[in-house]
Amino acid sequence: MSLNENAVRTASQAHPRPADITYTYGTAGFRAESAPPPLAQQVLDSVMFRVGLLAALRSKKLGGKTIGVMVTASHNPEKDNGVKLVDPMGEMLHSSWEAYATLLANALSDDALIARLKEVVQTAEIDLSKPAKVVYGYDTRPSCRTLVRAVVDGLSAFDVEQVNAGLVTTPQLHYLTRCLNTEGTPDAYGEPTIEGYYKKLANAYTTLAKGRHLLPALTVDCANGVGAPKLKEFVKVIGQDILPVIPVRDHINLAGQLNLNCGADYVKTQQRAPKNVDLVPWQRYCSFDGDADRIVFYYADGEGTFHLLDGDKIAGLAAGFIMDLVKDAGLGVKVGVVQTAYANGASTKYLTEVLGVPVTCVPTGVKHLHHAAESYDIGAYFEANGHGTVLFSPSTLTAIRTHTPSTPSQAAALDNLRALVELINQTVGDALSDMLLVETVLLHRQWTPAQWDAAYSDFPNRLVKVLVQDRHAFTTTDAERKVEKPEGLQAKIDEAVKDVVGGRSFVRPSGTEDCVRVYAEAATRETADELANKVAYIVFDSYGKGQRPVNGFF
Ligand code: 16G
Ligand code: MG
Repeated sequence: MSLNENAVRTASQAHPRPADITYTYGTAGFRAESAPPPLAQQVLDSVMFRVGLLAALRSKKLGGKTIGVMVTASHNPEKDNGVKLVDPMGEMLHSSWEAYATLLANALSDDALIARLKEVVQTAEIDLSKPAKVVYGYDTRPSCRTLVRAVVDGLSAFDVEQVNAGLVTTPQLHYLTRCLNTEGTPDAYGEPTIEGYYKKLANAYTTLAKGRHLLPALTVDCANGVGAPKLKEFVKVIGQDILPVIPVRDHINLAGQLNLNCGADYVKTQQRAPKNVDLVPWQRYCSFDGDADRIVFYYADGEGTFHLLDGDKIAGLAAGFIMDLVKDAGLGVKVGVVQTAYANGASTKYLTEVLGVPVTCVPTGVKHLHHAAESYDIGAYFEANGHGTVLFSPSTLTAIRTHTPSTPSQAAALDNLRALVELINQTVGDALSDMLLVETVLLHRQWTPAQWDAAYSDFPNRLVKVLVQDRHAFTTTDAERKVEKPEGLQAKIDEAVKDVVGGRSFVRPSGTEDCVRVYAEAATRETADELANKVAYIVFDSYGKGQRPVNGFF
């Protein structure tokens, strides 16, 4: 069967591509800064249409398996938008297809698009006679409605069976994708509906919470995003008596509010509470990001000082709890943790020296972490920014399902482990599921946030951005901990770090913004700031663009 050129050409004419933009399918799919709608359409409309085409091809390539499409720009401002594809088991699009996405998005004319489609069909050996099925969803951004229509036009050009998931969190879309592909098989992941998702999580959490003393209510900053209605829907299913939460920053209909001075990214990067959320000392708070795939916790102490419990702290909490459960259940499976170079050095030290778990360090980006976590029996992966989950290997799942406990306490631990497998989203980091994981551990330990925090103290650190002429001139090695190119830069960083007590610093090009990021860590706040500045100037003075920041600007 050959490509229906007419159908594609006609559909494509309705989604012209702006000539002056180059698109890249990066770590988080296509992301574009744009002016508010209707201008957002001009920037992303053709990309969305072509993503629809690509999703159809990907599905055909995989013999009709369902592919997911999520329209969101996560923690970025409301006026931005983006899109990413989800592979059948709910994982990120296979990296070998990212180049196809970029190729299609950058075809300058309808004819060029047809030519490139043919190229992809040929290179990837796609049988066009196969069926195709795609599930798509979107977040609360005002530009989503029209952009989703463009995706649908792309799908329709290929006669794809379509499932409209509607307004969903990113992890819900990943969940649905996996459920649709496993329904009726021994690996069935769950009911392929949002109600099914809520029921799965609610049943698991109810089991885990049984017989435990309720903790004070958790305040949840929903970033004024899709997490707000979804959290409320979930609480209706599970009941406030089991999960007492107070949603704040839940205004999805107020223009311009998404991620504005709130949400996980704001809290993590600013190291402060969302604006206008006054922290009651010692109470628990958490923040979702705009598409609810990231979460961080925090609290204020008696002096009102802010304390962040980020992805590293969640990894430590989760790993310790799961290790205890595995041991109590009498199972011989091993837990491991995956981090990136951004993980605070104190967390890595805690994991390896106190918990005694193996830790792998990989480059930034969910796909790297997810992949590395798959090599452990139970692999917990978290980025410091709050994205992460815990994966159970197939053999571990079998062991958990079939193990016969020899004591009542082993049986109890095993029940909890079984519920935990259901509670934790196996497809991708999920703010709602991670929130329940943290709540489970705190409930079982009867810990306040301060008790959780006491595991270790973060080394002071600073993350800064440097604008450079060409970020693609920067390459890294050793899981981004060392710069390979430009040549000679690493030696200068080493020199800057050499005499700083507890000093660590690295430089990497951003995958989502046009800049280079500098991270520094040291024994004191002052020396960490100094080191970050010093390295930032080293980068700027040789490769920077624009005005040289005055001291203290970085
Ligand atoms: C993307 C990644 C996230 C990473 C971030 C780093 C996915 C789905 N998301 O948002 O994991 O932390 O990029 O951004 O992979 P940066 O490259 O701009 O520092
Ligand atoms: Mg996100």
